[in-house]
Amino acid sequence: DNGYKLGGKSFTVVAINTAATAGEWIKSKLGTFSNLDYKYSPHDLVTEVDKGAETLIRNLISTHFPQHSFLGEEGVEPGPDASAQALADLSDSEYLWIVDPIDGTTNYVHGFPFFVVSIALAYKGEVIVGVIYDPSRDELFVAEKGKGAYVKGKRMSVSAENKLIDSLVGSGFPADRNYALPINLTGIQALAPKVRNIRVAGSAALHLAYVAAGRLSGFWEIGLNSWDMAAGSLLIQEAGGKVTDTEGKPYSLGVRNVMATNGNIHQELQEELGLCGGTGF
Ligand code: 2AM
Ligand code: CA
Ligand code: CA
Ligand code: CA
Repeated sequence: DNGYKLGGKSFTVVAINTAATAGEWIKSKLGTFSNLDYKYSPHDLVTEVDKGAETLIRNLISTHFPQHSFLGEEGVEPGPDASAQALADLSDSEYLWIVDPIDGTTNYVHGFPFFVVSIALAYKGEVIVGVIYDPSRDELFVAEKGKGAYVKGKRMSVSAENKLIDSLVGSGFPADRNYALPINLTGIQALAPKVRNIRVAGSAALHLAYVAAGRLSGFWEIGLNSWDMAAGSLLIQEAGGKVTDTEGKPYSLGVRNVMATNGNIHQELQEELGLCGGTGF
């Protein structure tokens, strides 16, 4: 327990309360926001709710842990490599909160109810707490390093499929239309006949939570940022799954092309992505 507390305050409790508070606020604003901006392309949207939720989260966390560092999607310069420079600048931080205030902004804008709050805490570069909250279904996913992963208080474990053909996998249509999208489409085209089916719900973090919960056998996507994956990566590891990049290197905060599975189908998924050129370059 002491590993996850500072001055008697539990990191996990703060992460949970913050995610729940922000998620309820986001839900209350559904359909009410007025400003829709493009960040660096018409596929890359941001609303005042993304920014407001990030400010709310940042303030709540800094009230409890003013000495901790903070990396949030809306606090850095937009672009396809948005998190890389920010991570480099923050590499000295002992405790670093990594936050996506709304993962699934396009869904949020359209009222398609697949968007989440993702909050992770890394200690010296390793994620030790991960929380994902889905306000549409009131599902809170939480993991602490070494202590398992839970959804609504119930222990999660990854699914048991051990062949791709028996697997339901998730992926994405990345907002970066120049680099990430074509590679990811190559993978989707190659994988579609080899798996039971593919789901693309538009929230990488939600897909990762679903891999941890055993609702998806695996997930991959090219060109993600640290805040999309940090919380989900711990959920999956603590639920008995495996998270690497698409070439099989172990997960770290700098990973952009992620592959996350129940473990059993990891090798087969990696081979298929490699064969079609869907791993990136
Ligand atoms: P977001 O909703 O937080 O922006 C969908 O494929 C996934 O891609 C979502 O998790 C979405 O997160 C993310 N995404 C959106 N814009 C992106 C961008 N410009 N670069 C990388 N990922 C992006
Ligand atoms: Ca975004
Ligand atoms: Ca995101
Ligand atoms: Ca976001």
